[in-house]
Amino acid sequence: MTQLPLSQERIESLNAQASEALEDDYASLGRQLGRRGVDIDQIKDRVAGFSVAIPSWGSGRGGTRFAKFPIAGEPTNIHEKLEDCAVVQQLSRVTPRVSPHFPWDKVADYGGLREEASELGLGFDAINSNTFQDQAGQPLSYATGSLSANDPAVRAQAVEHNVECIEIGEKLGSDALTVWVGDGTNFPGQQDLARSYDRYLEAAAGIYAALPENWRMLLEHKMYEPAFYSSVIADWGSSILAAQELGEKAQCLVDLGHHAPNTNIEQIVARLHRFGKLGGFHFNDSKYGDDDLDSGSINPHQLFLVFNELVEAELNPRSGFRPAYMIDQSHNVTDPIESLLSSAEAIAGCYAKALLVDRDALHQAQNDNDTMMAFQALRTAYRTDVTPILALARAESGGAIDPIAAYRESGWRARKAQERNVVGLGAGIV
Ligand code: LRH
Ligand code: MN
Repeated sequence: MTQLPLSQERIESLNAQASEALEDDYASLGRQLGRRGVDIDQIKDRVAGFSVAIPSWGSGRGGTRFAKFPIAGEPTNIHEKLEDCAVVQQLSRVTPRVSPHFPWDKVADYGGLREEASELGLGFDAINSNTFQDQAGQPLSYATGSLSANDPAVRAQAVEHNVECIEIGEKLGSDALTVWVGDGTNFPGQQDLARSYDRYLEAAAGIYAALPENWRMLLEHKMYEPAFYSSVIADWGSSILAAQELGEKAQCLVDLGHHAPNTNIEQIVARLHRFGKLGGFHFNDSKYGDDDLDSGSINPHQLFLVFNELVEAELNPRSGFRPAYMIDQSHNVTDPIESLLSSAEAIAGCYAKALLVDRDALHQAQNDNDTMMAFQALRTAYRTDVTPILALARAESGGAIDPIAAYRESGWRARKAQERNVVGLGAGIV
């Protein structure tokens, strides 16, 4: 029996206070969209079917290499992280799955963890492996690489860890493994750029061979950090070639923060989709590097353009097109639950705006080389305030019309500050 963390009655009574204004806003937007030949209820139904997974590590405060500033009542283990993820799902109703990270979320009983999550109304999305840190008691270090390491024993250890993550994922009901490696160099000449890639391919094939029938392996590229001269899987090119080399179950995952500033990420999305290799996303935002800021907080237009490509992709599906949508952020200065609520809204909002694009007008203008009318087809959708659609879709599925207000009103964080251990000072992402 699902045991939701917050009082559903309290959420509904807060909604009751806001429903009249919402209905008025929804009706007014409905008339506006109706004049554009759009049925607002159809858009609401598509939005109600949309979901994005939240990262277990995003439910706690994140940090940088300089420092991490914990908050009282933040989760200290996977059980408390699931509770907070359930608060986000109960209020937003678009985040029903958690993407865990191992060994950060290691427990003794994964069947029990799956049950625990299900009782909170949650499931598990892609599993994230970790060969970018050394764990206490680990026989061999990843200091000189993991899947691309010179030492075959280190590569074997990294493959073994990923295979263990697949076994854990099967117990949790997941069907995908995300493989991001920090492998790379800080000095020209430090490693051979071709041979290190070949070692990565050989090792990744060992992971691929362990994938169950219906599973996928999502390769996550990243331009730099922790390596600052070369990264083995630095860009979408290195990633798609590896995915093609590995096989059908291997696809590419696009973390929005893993590109050089001003990279046209929406075009990368279109290219990966063209070759049936668009496996998933880690949504976040950034201004400079891999800042892992809240989705849509810096460049919401880019997020909209990414979803514009995804809606085009839905209209032109390729084999294996079922992208895994996940958030991957580091909440260094906000309450993580509020950032996840705000980010889920921004992501679902960009999907809703992309659904509002008049595709016939866009395609006609493109065929006619009518640049301005093609741009205006996107801009008209982008400047539409879809808040009433998101709020009504949320309220109709039991969520809050104003999730952050309902969260603050719940007193959840203060209550957890009484119950939970204090997280120590430190640095780094978790
Ligand atoms: C690497 C990354 C990867 C995760 C880590 C937490 O920057 O985006 O997806 O494993 O962050
Ligand atoms: Mn990521």
